Amino acid sequence: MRKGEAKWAWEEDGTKVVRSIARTGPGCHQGCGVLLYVKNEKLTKVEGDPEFPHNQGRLCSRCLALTQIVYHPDRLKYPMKRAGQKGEGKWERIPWEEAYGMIAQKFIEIKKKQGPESVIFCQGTGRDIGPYISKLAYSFGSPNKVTFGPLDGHACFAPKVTVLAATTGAFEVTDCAQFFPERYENINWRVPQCIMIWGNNPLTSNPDGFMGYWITECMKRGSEIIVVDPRRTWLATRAKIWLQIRPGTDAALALGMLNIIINEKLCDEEFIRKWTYGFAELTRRVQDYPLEKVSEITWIPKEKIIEASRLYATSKPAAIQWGVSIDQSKECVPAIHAIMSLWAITGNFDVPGGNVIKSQNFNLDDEIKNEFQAISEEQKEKKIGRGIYPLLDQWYLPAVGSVVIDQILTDIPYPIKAAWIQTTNTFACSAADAKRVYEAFKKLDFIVVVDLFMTPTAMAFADIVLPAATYAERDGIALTGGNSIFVGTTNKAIEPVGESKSDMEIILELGKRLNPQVWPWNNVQDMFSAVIKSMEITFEELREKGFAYDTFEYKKYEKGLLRPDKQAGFNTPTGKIELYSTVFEKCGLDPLPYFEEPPESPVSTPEISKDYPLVLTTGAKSWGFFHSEHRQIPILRYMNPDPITEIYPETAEKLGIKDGDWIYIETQHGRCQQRAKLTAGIHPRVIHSQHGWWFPEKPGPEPSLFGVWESNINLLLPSGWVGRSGFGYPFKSQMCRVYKKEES
Ligand SMILES: Nc1nc2c(c(=O)[nH]1)N[C@H]1C(S)=C(S)[C@@H](COP(=O)(O)OP(=O)(O)OC[C@H]3O[C@@H](n4cnc5c(=O)[nH]c(N)nc54)[C@H](O)[C@@H]3O)O[C@H]1N2
Ligand SMILES: Nc1nc2c(c(=O)[nH]1)N[C@H]1C(S)=C(S)[C@@H](COP(=O)(O)OP(=O)(O)OC[C@H]3O[C@@H](n4cnc5c(=O)[nH]c(N)nc54)[C@H](O)[C@@H]3O)O[C@H]1N2
Ligand SMILES: [Mo]
Repeated sequence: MRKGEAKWAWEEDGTKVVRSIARTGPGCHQGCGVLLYVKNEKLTKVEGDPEFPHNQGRLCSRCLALTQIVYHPDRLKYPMKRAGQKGEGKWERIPWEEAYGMIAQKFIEIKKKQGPESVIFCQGTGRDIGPYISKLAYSFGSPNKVTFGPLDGHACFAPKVTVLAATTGAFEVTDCAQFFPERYENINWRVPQCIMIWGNNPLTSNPDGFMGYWITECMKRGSEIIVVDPRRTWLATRAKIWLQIRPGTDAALALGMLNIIINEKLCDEEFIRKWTYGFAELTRRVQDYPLEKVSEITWIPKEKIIEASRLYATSKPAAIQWGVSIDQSKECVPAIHAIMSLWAITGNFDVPGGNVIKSQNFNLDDEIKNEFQAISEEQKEKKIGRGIYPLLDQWYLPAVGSVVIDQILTDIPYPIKAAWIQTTNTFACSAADAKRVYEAFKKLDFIVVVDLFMTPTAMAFADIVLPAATYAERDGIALTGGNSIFVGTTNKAIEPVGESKSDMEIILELGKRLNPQVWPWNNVQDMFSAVIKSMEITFEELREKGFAYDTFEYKKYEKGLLRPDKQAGFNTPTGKIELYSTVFEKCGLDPLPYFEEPPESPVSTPEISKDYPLVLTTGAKSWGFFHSEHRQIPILRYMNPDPITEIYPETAEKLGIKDGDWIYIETQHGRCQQRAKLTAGIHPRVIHSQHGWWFPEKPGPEPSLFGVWESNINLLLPSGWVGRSGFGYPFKSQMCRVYKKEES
């Protein structure tokens, strides 16, 4: 598939060049093609691979800074065990054998005494190690794999995946020609005439397999842009229409747009008749969301809502590219349902340049996924949070994150004793109510943390710390699971720093000690070959080949490609896209989309809003950092030296706050300090604060924990605001006040 004769490794003037596909660590979601330059066994430079279709030679700042990351003096280099009290920062270097031995002994002891479910296995955001962590958990017999940290309401990606699976039987993404190696030149692809960028900032975050440049490529080819964002992003300044929405009201906007499109008869009637279920019910429901009301709720002027609805509905094709902000509202399930309904009623479903169904032929994780099925029914029933949320029970494999914390603190229905933490910085980043999460994990008897650096999480909790390698130091399978669909290999360019090891190797070696039958491979390469065996290719062969693209067809519903019975239609109970969801109905949820005010807002809690008048949105991703990472990397920290809160200039002036002032941001639940950045690019009644801040340069031991309590915005967000489906948490909408630090 690779163009030209390019190999995966060659020499250039005494420099070795290794062609690879970037994954983690350091943190990132999906694979860009990279060229790694190695001189005298040292990584000297990283460049984007110009022959790789995904990123076409481009790279983001974090890969370009890879040499600073790999050779950072603070990298964890050896396995260590705690030598003093927890959090004291005293460590003793130990050999790998001893580390594995201690972990296996402790886990097996707990398994015998309390049961395997008393060990939880935590992963952060999506990374290629994810499926192996699942296998480690499930093959040990614990049903408790915890994703995203825990992250309250699984409020990243998982709500979308679940709602789309339940209502459309598949997973849909914006079509930016990512399914074709020839990209924009593919003859079947069409450039979207209009793209709505909704609660997403793809240029900085390029989430889920999207390298952000696709959006500018589409714009160069004529796509008109509508941006829905309380902040004036780069894209908002280039948009035909910018809808400066009140945070947390996206469902209302979507319902208002549905109202206009349906009432003005701008729908694709044939598509609706043939392929959707419940249009009449949806039509009745959207009458509850007339323009006037929606404008009042969302703070968006009426004319703009009309203009955007008409532009989206009359552009053919049109796509909606959405972001995590949609998942990060409490009632995100109906918001997702409403936005999906927009694609459906306009017929922009699985057509070139619309929202298309990702093909699923590359089922590489079988070897790993089946593991949950392998554990006994009795063990499955012990999954944390089982029985509380019917939708989650049926559609979502991992344990329920918010309930995990409750259960650790209460021991009900059974105690949690130990945690395996690999690729998450829990209370420094992912979880709301950071103090509570900290207290919960402090309660555990035994914690292992696998990371690249000493983090607040490792410092506070770990009994054993294991050093992970970066992607430059290891082999791997690079499967982009999110949006674009190809498989290739991550190729080791240099020897791991110190005694660090790849995450997969660590898991394989520990797995062998916990349950040798399910970890039969002698090395990770054999394990990778097993993982891709359905492709009838070995790891080494795939590495030679470069990469392979999955086949892709449009309008799969017409061709019987979506249902197990091979009939035309969608893989849902009704065989159609469910505008009225029979699955939600069965789970006791509203079968139609609706809007509910955030738990704290100027409307739902006017009394609170008197003292806390500003709407706080948090965690818009920044150019240099991946969540809580990279704060110790000089070039990346230089781009964003301090935690930033964006405030509208007049709002700040009234509060006596000047650009660069240290301020407190405070909600009813807690406060932290960040630096004010005055910008007209934010709504006067909204502020935005960065998330994931800690300071690697500050003292590590308790109580400082690298200054993690100073600027951590998740101290301000309470637990318990999970949506009624179990999905969703209002990370993007709370009520707050700000004041200058001196005045405190
Ligand atoms: N207030 C607020 N909070 C948020 C958000 C928000 O918008 N607002 N966003 C949320 C979202 S969307 C998410 S997904 C979560 C993310 O939450 P996390 O996934 O916990 O975030 P990270 O900071 O990426 O934590 C990753 C940790 O793993 C380490 N790491 C990175 N790569 C590797 C690797 O390959 N191997 C190993 N072993 N370790 C690695 C890093 O050094 C870091 O310490 O945060 C959430 N938190
Ligand atoms: N550089 C970098 N890239 C990343 C990450 C990272 O940490 N750094 N994290 C990765 C992860 S895990 C994720 S989930 C993705 C997320 O990436 P995105 O989906 O882009 O999410 P955010 O950057 O959190 O927010 C996107 C935009 O939503 C706006 N917004 C805030 N509140 C609201 C609201 O209530 N409604 C609407 N409509 N918009 C709102 C913000 O102002 C922001 O511009 O990025 C991934 N990529
Ligand atoms: Mo995320």
